[in-house]
Amino acid sequence: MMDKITISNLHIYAYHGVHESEKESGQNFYVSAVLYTDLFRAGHSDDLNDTVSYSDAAKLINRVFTSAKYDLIEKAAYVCAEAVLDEFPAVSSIELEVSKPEAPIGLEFENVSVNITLSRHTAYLGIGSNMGDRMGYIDSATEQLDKTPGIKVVRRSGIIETDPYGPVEQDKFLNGVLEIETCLNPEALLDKLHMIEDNLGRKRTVHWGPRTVDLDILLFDDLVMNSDDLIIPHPDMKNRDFVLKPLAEIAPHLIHPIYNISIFEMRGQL
Ligand code: PH2
Ligand code: MG
Ligand code: MG
Repeated sequence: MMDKITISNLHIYAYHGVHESEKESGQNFYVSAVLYTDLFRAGHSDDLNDTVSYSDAAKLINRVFTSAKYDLIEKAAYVCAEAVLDEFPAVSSIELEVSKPEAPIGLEFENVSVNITLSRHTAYLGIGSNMGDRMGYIDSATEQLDKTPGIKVVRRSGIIETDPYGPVEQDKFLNGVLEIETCLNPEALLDKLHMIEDNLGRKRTVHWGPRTVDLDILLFDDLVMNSDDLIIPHPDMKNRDFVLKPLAEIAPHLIHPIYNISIFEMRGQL
Protein backbone atom coordinates (compact mmCIF):
# COMPACT_ATOMS: atom_id res chain seq x y z
CA MET A 1 0.00 0.00 0.00
CA MET A 2 1.38 3.35 -1.08
CA ASP A 3 1.25 6.52 1.07
CA LYS A 4 -0.93 9.30 -0.24
CA ILE A 5 -2.01 12.91 0.32
CA THR A 6 -5.68 13.66 -0.31
CA ILE A 7 -7.28 17.02 -1.09
CA SER A 8 -11.08 16.76 -0.99
CA ASN A 9 -13.54 18.95 -2.87
CA LEU A 10 -11.38 21.99 -3.49
CA HIS A 11 -13.94 24.62 -4.48
CA ILE A 12 -13.12 26.44 -7.74
CA TYR A 13 -15.32 28.84 -9.67
CA ALA A 14 -14.57 28.28 -13.37
CA TYR A 15 -15.92 28.44 -16.92
CA HIS A 16 -15.74 24.91 -18.37
CA GLY A 17 -18.66 23.58 -20.41
CA VAL A 18 -19.90 22.84 -23.89
CA HIS A 19 -22.63 25.52 -23.72
CA GLU A 20 -21.69 29.12 -24.48
CA SER A 21 -23.60 30.25 -21.36
CA GLU A 22 -21.31 28.11 -19.17
CA LYS A 23 -18.26 29.83 -20.64
CA GLU A 24 -19.87 33.25 -20.03
CA SER A 25 -21.32 32.93 -16.54
CA GLY A 26 -19.22 30.15 -15.02
CA GLN A 27 -20.25 27.85 -12.18
CA ASN A 28 -18.99 25.97 -9.12
CA PHE A 29 -16.61 23.04 -9.53
CA TYR A 30 -15.09 20.79 -6.86
CA VAL A 31 -11.76 19.10 -7.45
CA SER A 32 -10.46 16.21 -5.36
CA ALA A 33 -6.94 14.87 -5.75
CA VAL A 34 -5.09 11.87 -4.32
CA LEU A 35 -1.31 12.26 -4.65
CA TYR A 36 0.63 9.02 -4.24
CA THR A 37 3.99 9.76 -2.67
CA ASP A 38 6.21 8.17 -0.05
CA LEU A 39 5.67 9.92 3.32
CA PHE A 40 8.11 7.84 5.41
CA ARG A 41 10.92 10.38 5.41
CA ALA A 42 8.67 13.37 6.24
CA GLY A 43 6.97 11.25 8.89
CA HIS A 44 10.32 10.99 10.67
CA SER A 45 12.06 14.29 9.83
CA ASP A 46 9.00 16.53 10.41
CA ASP A 47 10.37 18.65 7.53
CA LEU A 48 8.08 20.13 4.84
CA ASN A 49 10.94 19.80 2.32
CA ASP A 50 10.64 16.01 2.56
CA THR A 51 7.06 15.91 1.31
CA VAL A 52 4.67 17.54 -1.14
CA SER A 53 3.09 20.69 0.26
CA TYR A 54 -0.67 20.15 0.01
CA SER A 55 -1.17 23.89 -0.13
CA ASP A 56 1.23 24.23 -3.09
CA ALA A 57 -0.58 21.36 -4.79
CA ALA A 58 -4.01 22.92 -4.17
CA LYS A 59 -2.81 26.31 -5.44
CA LEU A 60 -1.37 24.72 -8.57
CA ILE A 61 -4.64 22.89 -9.28
CA ASN A 62 -6.60 26.11 -8.69
CA ARG A 63 -4.32 28.07 -11.04
CA VAL A 64 -4.30 25.49 -13.83
CA PHE A 65 -8.04 24.80 -13.54
CA THR A 66 -8.87 28.48 -13.97
CA SER A 67 -6.29 29.30 -16.66
CA ALA A 68 -8.50 28.20 -19.59
CA LYS A 69 -12.11 27.47 -20.54
CA TYR A 70 -12.51 23.88 -21.68
CA ASP A 71 -15.57 22.18 -23.16
CA LEU A 72 -15.05 19.04 -21.09
CA ILE A 73 -14.32 18.35 -17.43
CA GLU A 74 -12.28 15.39 -18.72
CA LYS A 75 -9.88 17.85 -20.36
CA ALA A 76 -9.74 20.07 -17.28
CA ALA A 77 -8.96 16.98 -15.17
CA TYR A 78 -6.10 15.78 -17.40
CA VAL A 79 -4.54 19.23 -17.65
CA CYS A 80 -4.47 19.47 -13.84
CA ALA A 81 -3.15 15.93 -13.35
CA GLU A 82 -0.37 16.50 -15.89
CA ALA A 83 0.60 19.77 -14.21
CA VAL A 84 0.85 18.09 -10.78
CA LEU A 85 3.07 15.26 -12.09
CA ASP A 86 5.20 17.84 -13.89
CA GLU A 87 5.59 20.10 -10.85
CA PHE A 88 6.09 17.47 -8.12
CA PRO A 89 8.66 14.79 -9.03
CA ALA A 90 7.95 12.92 -5.79
CA VAL A 91 4.36 12.18 -6.87
CA SER A 92 4.35 8.82 -8.68
CA SER A 93 0.66 8.77 -9.49
CA ILE A 94 -2.41 10.98 -9.11
CA GLU A 95 -6.13 10.31 -8.98
CA LEU A 96 -8.22 13.35 -9.76
CA GLU A 97 -11.95 13.94 -9.58
CA VAL A 98 -13.73 16.94 -11.09
CA SER A 99 -17.33 17.47 -9.91
CA LYS A 100 -19.82 19.81 -11.52
CA PRO A 101 -22.96 19.72 -9.33
CA GLU A 102 -24.71 22.61 -11.15
CA ALA A 103 -24.19 21.22 -14.67
CA PRO A 104 -27.08 22.32 -16.95
CA ILE A 105 -28.71 18.92 -17.37
CA GLY A 106 -32.33 20.07 -16.94
CA LEU A 107 -33.11 17.32 -14.45
CA GLU A 108 -32.72 17.09 -10.72
CA PHE A 109 -29.47 15.39 -9.70
CA GLU A 110 -26.98 15.52 -6.86
CA ASN A 111 -23.67 15.59 -8.71
CA VAL A 112 -21.84 14.70 -11.88
CA SER A 113 -18.10 14.01 -11.94
CA VAL A 114 -15.22 12.41 -13.81
CA ASN A 115 -12.38 10.46 -12.18
CA ILE A 116 -9.00 9.90 -13.81
CA THR A 117 -5.69 8.30 -12.83
CA LEU A 118 -2.37 9.41 -14.26
CA SER A 119 0.96 7.73 -13.47
CA ARG A 120 4.60 8.39 -14.08
CA HIS A 121 6.26 5.67 -16.18
CA THR A 122 9.85 4.80 -17.05
CA ALA A 123 10.43 3.54 -20.56
CA TYR A 124 13.50 2.59 -22.60
CA LEU A 125 13.58 3.42 -26.30
CA GLY A 126 15.88 2.15 -29.01
CA ILE A 127 17.06 4.86 -31.41
CA GLY A 128 18.77 4.21 -34.74
CA SER A 129 19.68 5.88 -38.01
CA ASN A 130 21.45 4.74 -41.17
CA MET A 131 20.80 7.56 -43.65
CA GLY A 132 22.32 11.00 -44.19
CA ASP A 133 23.50 12.90 -41.13
CA ARG A 134 22.93 9.97 -38.75
CA MET A 135 24.14 11.70 -35.58
CA GLY A 136 22.19 14.83 -36.52
CA TYR A 137 18.99 12.80 -36.82
CA ILE A 138 19.61 11.07 -33.48
CA ASP A 139 20.28 14.43 -31.80
CA SER A 140 17.16 16.04 -33.32
CA ALA A 141 14.95 13.09 -32.38
CA THR A 142 16.24 13.19 -28.79
CA GLU A 143 15.59 16.93 -28.63
CA GLN A 144 12.07 16.62 -30.10
CA LEU A 145 11.24 13.83 -27.66
CA ASP A 146 12.36 15.91 -24.69
CA LYS A 147 10.25 18.85 -25.92
CA THR A 148 7.12 16.70 -26.28
CA PRO A 149 4.61 17.40 -23.49
CA GLY A 150 4.44 14.37 -21.18
CA ILE A 151 7.91 13.08 -22.12
CA LYS A 152 11.27 13.79 -20.48
CA VAL A 153 14.53 12.29 -21.67
CA VAL A 154 16.32 11.18 -18.50
CA ARG A 155 19.40 9.49 -19.97
CA ARG A 156 20.99 8.65 -23.31
CA SER A 157 23.52 5.86 -23.78
CA GLY A 158 26.62 6.22 -25.86
CA ILE A 159 25.92 6.01 -29.60
CA ILE A 160 27.61 3.07 -31.35
CA GLU A 161 28.10 2.17 -35.01
CA THR A 162 26.59 -1.21 -35.86
CA ASP A 163 26.38 -3.52 -38.87
CA PRO A 164 22.88 -3.85 -40.31
CA TYR A 165 21.00 -6.69 -38.69
CA GLY A 166 18.34 -8.58 -40.63
CA PRO A 167 17.55 -9.52 -44.23
CA VAL A 168 18.00 -6.12 -45.96
CA GLU A 169 21.41 -5.11 -47.33
CA GLN A 170 21.96 -1.50 -46.28
CA ASP A 171 24.42 0.98 -44.76
CA LYS A 172 25.76 0.85 -41.21
CA PHE A 173 23.64 2.20 -38.38
CA LEU A 174 24.25 4.44 -35.45
CA ASN A 175 22.33 3.04 -32.47
CA GLY A 176 21.68 3.99 -28.89
CA VAL A 177 19.11 3.74 -26.10
CA LEU A 178 17.17 6.47 -24.30
CA GLU A 179 15.65 6.29 -20.85
CA ILE A 180 12.54 8.46 -20.68
CA GLU A 181 9.98 9.36 -18.09
CA THR A 182 6.44 9.75 -19.39
CA CYS A 183 2.84 10.07 -18.24
CA LEU A 184 1.61 8.90 -21.66
CA ASN A 185 0.24 5.39 -22.14
CA PRO A 186 2.09 3.07 -24.55
CA GLU A 187 -0.24 3.80 -27.51
CA ALA A 188 0.03 7.58 -27.07
CA LEU A 189 3.81 7.27 -26.70
CA LEU A 190 4.00 5.24 -29.93
CA ASP A 191 1.98 7.93 -31.75
CA LYS A 192 4.48 10.58 -30.60
CA LEU A 193 7.42 8.42 -31.75
CA HIS A 194 5.83 8.04 -35.20
CA MET A 195 5.22 11.80 -35.38
CA ILE A 196 8.90 12.48 -34.66
CA GLU A 197 10.03 9.85 -37.20
CA ASP A 198 7.76 11.50 -39.79
CA ASN A 199 9.03 15.00 -38.89
CA LEU A 200 12.58 13.81 -39.54
CA GLY A 201 11.71 12.64 -43.03
CA ARG A 202 11.23 8.93 -42.42
CA LYS A 203 9.72 7.25 -45.50
CA ARG A 204 8.08 3.88 -44.86
CA THR A 205 9.00 2.14 -48.12
CA VAL A 206 11.12 -0.98 -47.50
CA HIS A 207 10.11 -2.95 -44.39
CA TRP A 208 13.25 -3.14 -42.24
CA GLY A 209 14.91 -0.86 -44.81
CA PRO A 210 17.06 2.28 -44.47
CA ARG A 211 15.70 5.01 -42.22
CA THR A 212 16.61 8.56 -41.19
CA VAL A 213 15.50 7.70 -37.69
CA ASP A 214 13.84 4.74 -35.97
CA LEU A 215 12.40 4.98 -32.48
CA ASP A 216 11.27 1.71 -30.86
CA ILE A 217 9.73 1.08 -27.44
CA LEU A 218 11.91 -1.59 -25.79
CA LEU A 219 10.50 -1.64 -22.25
CA PHE A 220 7.70 0.26 -20.47
CA ASP A 221 7.81 -0.15 -16.69
CA ASP A 222 7.42 -3.90 -16.23
CA LEU A 223 4.48 -3.99 -18.62
CA VAL A 224 3.88 -7.00 -20.83
CA MET A 225 1.43 -6.33 -23.67
CA ASN A 226 0.66 -7.66 -27.11
CA SER A 227 -1.79 -5.73 -29.28
CA ASP A 228 -2.15 -5.47 -33.05
CA ASP A 229 0.32 -2.60 -33.40
CA LEU A 230 2.42 -2.79 -30.26
CA ILE A 231 4.33 -5.56 -28.52
CA ILE A 232 6.10 -4.72 -25.24
CA PRO A 233 8.80 -5.70 -24.36
CA HIS A 234 10.28 -5.46 -27.87
CA PRO A 235 10.07 -9.11 -29.00
CA ASP A 236 13.47 -9.23 -30.74
CA MET A 237 15.59 -7.31 -28.22
CA LYS A 238 17.22 -10.48 -26.88
CA ASN A 239 18.81 -11.08 -30.31
CA ARG A 240 20.08 -7.54 -30.89
CA ASP A 241 23.40 -6.46 -29.48
CA PHE A 242 22.78 -3.00 -30.97
CA VAL A 243 19.99 -2.78 -28.35
CA LEU A 244 21.47 -4.77 -25.45
CA LYS A 245 24.92 -3.13 -25.51
CA PRO A 246 23.70 0.48 -25.07
CA LEU A 247 20.91 -0.66 -22.73
CA ALA A 248 23.43 -2.55 -20.57
CA GLU A 249 25.46 0.65 -20.38
CA ILE A 250 22.66 2.68 -18.77
CA ALA A 251 20.56 -0.05 -17.07
CA PRO A 252 22.59 -3.25 -16.56
CA HIS A 253 20.57 -4.42 -13.56
CA LEU A 254 17.14 -3.81 -15.03
CA ILE A 255 15.09 -7.04 -15.02
CA HIS A 256 13.37 -8.06 -18.22
CA PRO A 257 9.72 -8.71 -17.23
CA ILE A 258 9.35 -11.92 -19.26
CA TYR A 259 12.76 -13.61 -19.00
CA ASN A 260 13.24 -12.45 -15.41
CA ILE A 261 16.95 -11.89 -15.90
CA SER A 262 18.94 -8.66 -15.99
CA ILE A 263 19.94 -6.89 -19.18
CA PHE A 264 23.55 -7.74 -18.27
CA GLU A 265 22.66 -11.45 -18.15
CA MET A 266 20.65 -11.21 -21.38
CA ARG A 267 23.71 -9.84 -23.10
CA GLY A 268 25.77 -12.73 -21.75
CA GLN A 269 23.29 -15.17 -23.32
CA LEU A 270 23.33 -13.47 -26.74
N1 PH2 B 1 17.03 -1.73 -37.20
C1 PH2 B 1 16.31 -2.52 -37.97
C2 PH2 B 1 16.91 -3.55 -38.81
N2 PH2 B 1 18.30 -3.72 -38.62
N3 PH2 B 1 20.36 -3.11 -37.68
C3 PH2 B 1 21.06 -2.33 -36.88
N4 PH2 B 1 22.38 -2.53 -36.75
N5 PH2 B 1 20.50 -1.32 -36.17
C4 PH2 B 1 19.15 -1.09 -36.26
O1 PH2 B 1 18.64 -0.15 -35.58
C5 PH2 B 1 18.37 -1.90 -37.09
C6 PH2 B 1 19.01 -2.92 -37.81
C7 PH2 B 1 14.85 -2.39 -38.01
O2 PH2 B 1 14.39 -1.55 -37.09
MG1 MG C 1 13.62 -0.89 -35.17
MG1 MG D 1 10.59 0.94 -35.50
